[in-house]
Amino acid sequence: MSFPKNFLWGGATAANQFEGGWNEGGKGESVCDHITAGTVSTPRYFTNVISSENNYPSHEAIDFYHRYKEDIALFAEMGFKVFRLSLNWTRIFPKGDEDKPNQKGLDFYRAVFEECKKYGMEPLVTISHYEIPYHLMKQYGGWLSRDCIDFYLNFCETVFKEYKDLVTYWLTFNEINCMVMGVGDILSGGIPSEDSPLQDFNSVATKEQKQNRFQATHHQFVASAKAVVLGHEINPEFKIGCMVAGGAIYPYTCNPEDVVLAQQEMRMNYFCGDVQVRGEYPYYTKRMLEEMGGISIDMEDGDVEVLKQGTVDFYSFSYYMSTCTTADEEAKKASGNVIMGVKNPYLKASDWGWQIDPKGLRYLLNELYGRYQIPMMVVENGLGAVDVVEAGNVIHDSYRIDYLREHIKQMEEAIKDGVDLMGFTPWGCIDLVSISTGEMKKRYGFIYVDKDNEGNGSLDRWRKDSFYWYKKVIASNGKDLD
Ligand code: BGP
Repeated sequence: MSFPKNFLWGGATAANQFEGGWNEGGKGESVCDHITAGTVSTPRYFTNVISSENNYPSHEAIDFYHRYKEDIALFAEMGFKVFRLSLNWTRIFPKGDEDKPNQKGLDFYRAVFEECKKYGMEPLVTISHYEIPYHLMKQYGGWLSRDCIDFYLNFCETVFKEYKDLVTYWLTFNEINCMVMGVGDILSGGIPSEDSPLQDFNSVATKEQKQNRFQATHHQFVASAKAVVLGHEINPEFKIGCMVAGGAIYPYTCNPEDVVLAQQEMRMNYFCGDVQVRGEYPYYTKRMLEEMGGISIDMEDGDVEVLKQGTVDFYSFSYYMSTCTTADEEAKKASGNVIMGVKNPYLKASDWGWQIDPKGLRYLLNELYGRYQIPMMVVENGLGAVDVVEAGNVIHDSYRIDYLREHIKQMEEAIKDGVDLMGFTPWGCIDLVSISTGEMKKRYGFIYVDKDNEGNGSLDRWRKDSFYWYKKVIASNGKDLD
């Protein structure tokens, strides 16, 4: 048997993309409640004023807030051992800087976790998933301000104590490296902004933007490390992980220029992990920051020690695709750009331009495990695709099954290689709002949600073919993949 006996099979979600109930139960406004819907060709916008003219997908999302019992029952039917979800910070601290939490918010998550436990499902809780209180962004400057560290820790202390007997697995920040790469300026960093489109991965940043990103990320590193220490004090059984946006990056050719460039770009995988797993900035930091135009990170006395103390128990990451890189501008143009890189002639891409590469997952798992030697978990993976509903509300999503099957096979190979892999939670186990485009049309789920891009639909849930397939995969502990 390749998958270990207690392998954590499950699925993943995030509050702002599936919870809805944005102004119910005393919840405050999150930054993402100010972000409009877009499409693959129209960017999402951040607006300071919430206007009834715009469509803000987080407001209703797929309404897990009111339907959590039905949804968790469906996850249980598939046999989930673990369910990854995130907390809406503003449900518990509506503005973010209060001393006392909002009881109704605490009650909601308690009810959700108890529902999971009823079915023997472990919650895997992302404390902050692309979500920061709007007030903290406006009043303090988001994660650019050190004040956020204390607000975050107050939030952590509250939830660690409140749920210490219900939750064992925690992730401090979702895709912490996205802050450094730019998409996080508004989403994860809450770095103040006037009304503006969300940045894309390929945009060129100014020196000031880069400076802010690294500074804000440093504050998150310190916050994460302090949270790890605090969590272990509150319950030594807690397993607290980091979460990094993963991707394999290959040289486009065997030209050593491309090879060295790819090696450097792979640091997008390592930079944050190096700090959060090893407890210190990596050896290449000084030169890397110098070459970015002379960026410097302000640290306070004690930060170095805090990072050393608060190293994580496991490493988790998302994996959707691989990309290629080349130093040759002409080759770049000729090959055509895809997300974050150059088109790989050996791979096919999804309708959203994400290159599908199951072997890249085995490659990355080996690279990461070889570097860190701590348990690994793949907490996001999947195919964003358009689904067609046929008569009787059936959805034949064989393309999604193919995608997941091939990735599971490669995880199995990695386990055979010797990687200590704890679990797998494919993304958007129930259809939800896409973070990059704000659409419903880009679906990942085993469960179809009847809602379209304009917000029309019954919100009914229907089982796709992949639902029955994944149920078999879990029941056979990864043996039956047909
Ligand atoms: C990750 C995020 C998720 C999720 C996923 C898929 O980067 O952590 O929140 O949405 O990507 O991306 P998208 O929704 O843009 O297809």
